[in-house]
Amino acid sequence: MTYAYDDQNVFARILRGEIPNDTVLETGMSLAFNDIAPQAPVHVLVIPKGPYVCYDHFAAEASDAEIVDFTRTIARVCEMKGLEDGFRMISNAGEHGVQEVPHLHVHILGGRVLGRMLA
Ligand code: DGP
Repeated sequence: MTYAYDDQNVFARILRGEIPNDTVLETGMSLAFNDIAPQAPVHVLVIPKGPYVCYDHFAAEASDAEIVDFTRTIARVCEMKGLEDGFRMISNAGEHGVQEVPHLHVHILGGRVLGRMLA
């Protein structure tokens, strides 16, 4: 599978500093920031800084260091936000996943009991 990364997507522009964001946590390889339209009391997006379209692209082509940094950044955000009672992680991919922004992102949702949601 080949992946065409659009460097004009909104998260690429956030990473370049062209659009402001409400940063929660930044590491050398990842950025976590509040979603512009939160769907729960905590709604944070975590993205890798590298140009990856979606999860399968990242899993196939990212370095081990990027993957470790990304997964640990997600866990650190959950800890920082006090989500010890639980949370939900979602990563939409592609047309059927209804992915709006074509740069890999994980939504972290929490802060209340969430609705059942499988599809
Ligand atoms: P998805 O459907 O998974 O691709 O969700 C994209 C999310 O990105 C959606 O919850 C809204 C959020 N979003 C879109 N544009 C911006 C932006 O400019 N800033 C921030 N913080 N979030 C954005």
